Amino acid sequence: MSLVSQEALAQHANRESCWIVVHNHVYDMTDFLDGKFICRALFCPQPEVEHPGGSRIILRYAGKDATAAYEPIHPPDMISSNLPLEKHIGVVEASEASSVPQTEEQKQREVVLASRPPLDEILNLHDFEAVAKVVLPPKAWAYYSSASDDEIAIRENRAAYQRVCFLPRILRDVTSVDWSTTILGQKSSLPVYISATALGKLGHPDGELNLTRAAAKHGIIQMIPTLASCSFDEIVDAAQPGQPLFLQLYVNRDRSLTKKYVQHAERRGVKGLFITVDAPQLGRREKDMRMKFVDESGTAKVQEGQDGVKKNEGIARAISSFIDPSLSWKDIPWFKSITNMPIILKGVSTPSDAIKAYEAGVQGIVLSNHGGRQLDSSRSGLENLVDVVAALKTHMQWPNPNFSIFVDGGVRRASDVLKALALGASAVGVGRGFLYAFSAYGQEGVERAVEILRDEFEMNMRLLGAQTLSDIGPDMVDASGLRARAGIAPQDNLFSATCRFFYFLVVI
Ligand code: 173
Repeated sequence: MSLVSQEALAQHANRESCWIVVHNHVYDMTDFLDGKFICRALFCPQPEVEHPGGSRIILRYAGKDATAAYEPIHPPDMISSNLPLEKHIGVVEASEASSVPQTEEQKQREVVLASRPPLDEILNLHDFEAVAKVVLPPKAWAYYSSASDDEIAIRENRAAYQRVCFLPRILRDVTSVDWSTTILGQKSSLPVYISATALGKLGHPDGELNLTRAAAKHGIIQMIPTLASCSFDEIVDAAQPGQPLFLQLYVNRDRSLTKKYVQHAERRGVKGLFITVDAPQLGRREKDMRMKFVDESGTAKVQEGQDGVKKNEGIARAISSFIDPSLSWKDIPWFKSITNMPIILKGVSTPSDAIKAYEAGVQGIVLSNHGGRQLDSSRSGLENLVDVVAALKTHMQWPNPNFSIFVDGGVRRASDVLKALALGASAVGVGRGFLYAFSAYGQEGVERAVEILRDEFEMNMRLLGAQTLSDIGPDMVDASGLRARAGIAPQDNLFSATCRFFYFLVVI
């Protein structure tokens, strides 16, 4: 393979000849600037695409290292296995590899990462969010933190937990307390699973593997996202033998791709299929959408129509066109026919849909508004839980070992989890909490997050008077205030009030 010098790279930094560097390999992207690209990467959800980000984003990296921008949002082998071989120009000379110019964003990130608070000063999951907000590249923060429209649903997710109070019991000998459980028959050290969040490499170079490794060490279950930055097989390969994993599924318009993906997952030992049912179209996350128009200096705006960029798309929308909006209840028997994994519908809100799911023969539901990222003003999973449990009780034997209710959205504390369990949930999903933990501190951050939750469980179980999770029931909470939404939206970013980080937040 031929060596490419900096001088050669510099001569191919324009529309007429556009070379880019990814992982030290040099590729000629000139022909792709305006054409279609057929991706043959294994399980690429979107095999035939024009470049969703338009040609300008590729041109921005002409003659430069595009690895950091490319990696989080493309299947790992997309360029290498699809670009015709004659377009593989060579590798950057080793002595020169380190001198491929860093972008301003990369330089700034290094400075900011060096000034993070030490991990042992992180006391709760909100703290990870505070650090992530500062260390994440602006586009990554915008994508991860954004929610739809006026961000009412995301605020509600936190606020709902704050409206439920505990009714603790006393004198129950809580010398030893145990909060371990099983989720869909799989052991878990906490009644919490890692919920799917897309594009992990926007936050950290190891992406979702941070979660896989930490989950192995601490005995919790990770749900692999369809739109992970790491490939499905990379994640499963990083798991320990026997480590339980779930899979979140976006259903492709081409069902044969979905079938292949699901059956591959089952063969590789995945223990539960969580089909996302609340995203026939992606919500408008305006923080994410705005980022599309901000160039790397963080200021200059791209003029409408000059760049081939679709104006109304953020990262997520740009890569989600493969999702099938025609998905319906009629498809459930087909899913049951292609897999023996337990099927869970993720993104249910109402009692009638919960009952329908049970009657359709799936093994559970996740009461979720997709972290406030889909239909804005949809109620929180926690609030819906109360109505759904009441309805299921009239409809079937409840609790029911063959049908589980999970809840996600806004969970940051063990006390939140215990409130959901008291109201009838089997376990609770945490998405952003872990995402921010690894964005800020990598695998160690996720491990610290689990340790923090573990400490919180220990204390809360003792103070509630519960020796095991089976002692947690509706008599331990007062949810009568759950409906009492304040007229004025609460200012909910608890992390911004964390004094320890004040200096960090202001100075950086
Ligand atoms: O919430 C999301 O951002 C999400 O689920 C998604 C969907 C499609 C592409 C990327 C992310």
